Amino acid sequence: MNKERFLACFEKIKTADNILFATHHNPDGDAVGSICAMMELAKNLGKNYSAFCADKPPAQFAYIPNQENINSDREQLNFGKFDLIIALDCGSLQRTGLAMEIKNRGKKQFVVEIDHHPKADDYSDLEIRMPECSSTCEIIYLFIKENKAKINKNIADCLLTGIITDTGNFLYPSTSERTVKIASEMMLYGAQYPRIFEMSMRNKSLPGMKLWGKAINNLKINTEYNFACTVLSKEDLLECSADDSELEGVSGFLSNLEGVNGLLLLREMEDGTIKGSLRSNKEKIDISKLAMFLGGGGHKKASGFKIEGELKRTNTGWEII
Ligand SMILES: [Mn+2]
Repeated sequence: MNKERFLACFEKIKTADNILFATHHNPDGDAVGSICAMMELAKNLGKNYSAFCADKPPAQFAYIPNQENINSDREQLNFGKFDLIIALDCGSLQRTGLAMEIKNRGKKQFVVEIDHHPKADDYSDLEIRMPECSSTCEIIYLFIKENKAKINKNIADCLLTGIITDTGNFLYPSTSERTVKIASEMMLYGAQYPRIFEMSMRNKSLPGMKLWGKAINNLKINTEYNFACTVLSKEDLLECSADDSELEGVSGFLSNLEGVNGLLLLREMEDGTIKGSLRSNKEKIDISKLAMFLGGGGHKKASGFKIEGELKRTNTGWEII
């Protein structure tokens, strides 16, 4: 089934006059890696294309080829001129940053979705969704191979970035034998693993590390469910003078705690909400069910939710009020 979709998507790219690639706001390594890999592919095929992300890629991804050509200004985009729109790693229509444009698209505007998040909504004309893949970059690799398109060093750097960052350097349960094989193949194409690791993962600042320390310090285990919980309050963020982006990867790291069934990290946000991240490394546990129960969603081993409220310390732990 995916084979047909891979072929259909490639055909669309080959016959399109003007392609728009889009990825989610606050782009992570997989978002930047996947959009830049597709830009490189379109460039090599001699296509007209643009790329859109509501936020500029963080400085740590400055080494990724083509990222300097990602447009983050919706006004400048002129959405009407594109006949093919490919959304990458977005998870939902909202996260494309182009929800209105895509919803109200013209008859001749075709939308493809390439994503490894579980389905949230139905907005594309062609959906390539593979939640079993570690990253959208892994799907793009399969897509390129199926269509016998050329992989060059630039594409290899992009795809390896997405794989390393979305698997926490091959630590998360989403890492499969295939993920590792693809990564090593990318090195054969010239991707520089140590450099990519250095730039994309080894980038914690001192305030960031202190904030991770707070998350470790607040860790408690609920013995009834053998479940680890921790919290980060607004004060914690303020005290460390760290910004939110420093927390990338913290729940994955905390889920390394030995023996527990899973982990919950609660973070108090500026807008009066609490963001929950859930992780599990246990084969039999589908943590996304808990996330869905709480109004969120995600992968079986990594999911999240958002609720209104504030955190209050009690004698036994924390309460959401
Ligand atoms: Mn991803």
